[in-house]
Amino acid sequence: MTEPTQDSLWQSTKELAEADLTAAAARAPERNRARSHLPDGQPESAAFLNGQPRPEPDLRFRDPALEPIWRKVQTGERLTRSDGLTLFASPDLNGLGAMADWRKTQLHGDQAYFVFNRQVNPTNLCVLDCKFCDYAHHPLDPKGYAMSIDQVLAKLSPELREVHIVGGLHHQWRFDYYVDVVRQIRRAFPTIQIKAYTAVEIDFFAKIAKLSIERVLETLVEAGLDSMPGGGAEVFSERVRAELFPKKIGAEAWLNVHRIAHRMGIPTNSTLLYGHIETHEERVDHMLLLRELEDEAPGFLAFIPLAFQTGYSDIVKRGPSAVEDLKTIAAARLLMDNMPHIKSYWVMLGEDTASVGLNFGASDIDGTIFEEKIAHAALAESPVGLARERILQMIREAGKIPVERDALYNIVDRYPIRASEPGTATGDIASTGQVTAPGQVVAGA
Ligand code: V47
Ligand code: SF4
Repeated sequence: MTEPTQDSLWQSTKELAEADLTAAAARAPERNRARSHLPDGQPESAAFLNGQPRPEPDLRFRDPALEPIWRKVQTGERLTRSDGLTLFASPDLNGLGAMADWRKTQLHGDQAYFVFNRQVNPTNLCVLDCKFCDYAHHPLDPKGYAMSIDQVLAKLSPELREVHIVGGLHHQWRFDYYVDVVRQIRRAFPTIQIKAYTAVEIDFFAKIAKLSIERVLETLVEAGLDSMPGGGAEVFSERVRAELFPKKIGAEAWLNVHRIAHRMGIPTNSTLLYGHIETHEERVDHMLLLRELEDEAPGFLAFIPLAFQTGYSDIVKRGPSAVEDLKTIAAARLLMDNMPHIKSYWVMLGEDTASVGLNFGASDIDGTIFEEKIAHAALAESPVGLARERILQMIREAGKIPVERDALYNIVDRYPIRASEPGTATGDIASTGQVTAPGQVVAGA
């Protein structure tokens, strides 16, 4: 008998994985196949402004290098890598923002989305030690915690539209436990959509359970998973990976998990951790790889640029400036023409920059991000009401129309552009719960 070679082993694993994927796809209902989540047509507010036809944009650029890019943006011609570098190099922040806002308005009109959601981080114990992460702890560290399923459930309430689960890679938990977290949430809260586990966690589950990625995802979907968050991508650069997160999966494996998820009809998000040692070239290349994957296997809902928080790490003295934040949002909107939404993530940008980001190409501000304690409607002065109001205020200050969505971007409520005007929103959804202190960084795999 001949010994199997490395190549033949890889081939048979690949064949097994492909067989799993075909079987999983066959079992998935028709609506759950890879598809683009870009809006079908233009929303009304893309064509009209204050009831009048929206005037043709007449942009004047301080930086002439942006003019050929603007012509491409207007005609729908795809931007190149070199265009991406021009965007980052340009000192014309207003010109960049105006182009990105125009493109965003074409896609989503004046609407800016948010979700009534809650993040849950079941454990901060992690077998990896990414240099930029202050969240994770080693098993013997007294600051480490691991939640029981009851503790997870106690953080949720039926009014939530989305629970976002992300945590460390626990040294002892079995895959079944992670599945049970999802299953028990689905049982206890059938209406909350579950956005759980990054590609890094999925890859880890496949390794500890000795299952294919397809089987891991299929098991989680059977348990109640609705979509996947975009964390763990960091920067798709081997140079940065070797320096900051050498033990974590790289670009190929991250993209492969999302490729498989999309083919199975599971919508996912994507991220970029920026503002540390990466270059503009690396940011552009990262975005182009996401664009390529979306072309090949559509299924992304959103891209979330994650502004690096320096914390206790000694990587750089300060995180990205507001100018870098806004350039990254705008470049993302312009380069990734097939990405449905760009998020202006207030937790990491701060509320003010996040609000400005809604005029730089972002169409989403993420959500309320609750604490575990549930406030009662009787507590009218509670942080919950304030948080909901604050999100609406941030969107309104940006001159956009607040639209409440669920995890899959189905519209839940529309709010008037001015607080004093009547709208369709009942406001009852957001009247319970408490909000995480602004600026708190919730991280994970
Ligand atoms: O994967 C870790 C990052 C991510 C730091 O999909 C840090 O809707 C900045 O991915 N500074 C978790 N970032 C958060 C995340 C996310 C957040 C909001 C929405 C969605 C979504 C996803 O946070 C981790 C890692 O990439 N991270 N440490 C830090 N010091
Ligand atoms: Fe672990 Fe994620 Fe932190 Fe890396 S970023 S150490 S994988 S929790």
